[in-house]
This record gives sequence, structure tokens and C-alpha cells, in this order.
Amino acid sequence: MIHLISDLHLSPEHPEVFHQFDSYLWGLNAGEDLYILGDLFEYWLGDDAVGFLGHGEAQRLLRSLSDRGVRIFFLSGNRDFLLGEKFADECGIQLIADEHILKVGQRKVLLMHGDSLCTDDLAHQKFRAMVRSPGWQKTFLDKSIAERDGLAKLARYRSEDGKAQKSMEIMDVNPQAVREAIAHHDVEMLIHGHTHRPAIHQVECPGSAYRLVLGDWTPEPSWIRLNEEGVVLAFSDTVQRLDF
Ligand code: LP5
Ligand code: MN
Repeated sequence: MIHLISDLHLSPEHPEVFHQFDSYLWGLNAGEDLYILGDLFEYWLGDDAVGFLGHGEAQRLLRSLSDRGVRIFFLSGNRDFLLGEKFADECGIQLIADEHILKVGQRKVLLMHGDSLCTDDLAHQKFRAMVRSPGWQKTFLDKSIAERDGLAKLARYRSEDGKAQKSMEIMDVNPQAVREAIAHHDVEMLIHGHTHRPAIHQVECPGSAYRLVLGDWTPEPSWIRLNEEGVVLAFSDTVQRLDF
């Protein structure tokens, strides 16, 4: 079985989400795969700041999961794009690229965080291009943890302020960007998070494909289970199923 989650936004301020995560992970068995599609953490300042941000417990939880024989794959989101190989190695996680192709039997499924599909949100695309560039990341990571934290808090403040002024439409995925991603990778299914609008959408591009959107974990966990027989999406008190 393949399990997929995203957008937990773990932080010490919300221990209830951490406890839900812990319980959820006990439902996963050795030999199964867990794909984390970004924004596992509220924000990430670099692998040297795990203790500073209070993510030591999460690190131990992930390590014990990989030690139990569950393979963990991580694709970063717009909050935790600075999560690196050091933290991944310590947890037994394999880092994968945004736009990762997952093979399920004969099927190809495209995995993304989802923010790159929000192409109408020009302010975000500009910010994204900046912070994803290796030069910017090196300069940022060379700063002290306290300085990085100050900048991250400023970015979070500006982001919340900016979102209050943007329409829901601008902050959703752009339909043409979705069709292009599906056609470019020649897949029949795309799974992403980021928008916190869990749903199963049918996409005509021009062949028929599906776009599955994971939800966040407040107040309930959201997850996808996928195997050769079909896919199940859970969010709030809803469970939706798609048979292959
Ligand atoms: O994250 P969310 O869901 O609230 O909103 C996103 C988009 N916002 C972001 C910004 C992140 O929340 C900030 C994460 C901090 C990571 C910490 C490490 C890096 C620190 C960087 C410090 C410069 O991704 C939001 C979208 C929304 O999703 C919906 O799709 O609309 O996008 C924006 O609000 C636009 C920009 O992304 C935000 C611009 C912030 C600019 C901050 C400049 C800081 C000052 C630099 C001084 C040199
Ligand atoms: Mn996100």
C-alpha cells in the first residue's frame, strides 16, 4: 500500500496535530511506502535548527517509522523547502523532487506539492523562484538561526497579510498549468496538496485524467491510500474512493 499526506504544518504550538500524526503512523506497516508531499512543518530554517524549532520529537517519530520498515519519501513544500539531506539521513527519509513520477503497476502518478501550479499568484511565483535558487539558499543558510527565524517570521506575516487581499481563485491551481503538467509527464493522475481544498477532480487534457488534492490536518488528518486497485482520499469526516 502507498500512503500519501501533506500540509500537517507541524509546530510545537499545535501538539494535537503531532499526536494525530503519531497515531496515523501506527497504522502503517513494514514494507509500505509513505509519501509526504510538503509542508510537513510549519516552517523550516535549515537542518541545523531542528532543536531551535522544537522538531526533535518529529525527527524521532520519523526515525522509528523508517526503523519499522516503512519507506519514507519527502517532497518539499513552500514552508519546508530548506529541509535537506542531513535531516533526511537522520530520519531514514529519501528526498524526491517536486514533480515526482510514482509507478503503481502500469499507471504513472505525478506527485507535486502544488504551489507551482498556482501560476495566477504572481507574488508567490516570484517569492518561490527566489527562495528555490541555490544562491539565495546559501546566503540564507549562512545567517545565524536567530536571523533566519526573524526573516521567516516576517515572510509568514507578509504571506498571511497578502493572502487576506487575494481572491480564492488566484490562490487555487491554474487549470491550464494542471493540464500542462499532466500532459508533460503523460500521466493519468496528479496528486498534490498546498491549497487545503481536498477533492477528486476529473481533468480533460484532452484525454481523461484525475487530480486528487490532499487536505491539511486541522482539525482532522487527511490522507490518500493508493494501490493497483484504486485510490482512497480521506478528509474531515469524508472518504472518497476511485476504482481503477
Ligand atoms: O504558506 P501559506 O500557505 O501561508 O501561503 C503560501 C504563499 N506564501 C509563502 C510564504 C511562506 O508562508 C513563508 C514560509 C517561510 C519559510 C521559512 C524559510 C524561508 C524564509 C524566507 C525569508 C525571506 O509561500 C502565499 C500564497 C499562498 O501560499 C497560496 O498559494 O499566496 O504567497 C504569498 O503570500 C506571496 C509570497 O510567497 C510571500 C512573500 C513574502 C515576502 C517576504 C520577504 C521577506 C523579507 C526579505 C528581506 C530581505
Ligand atoms: Mn504549501
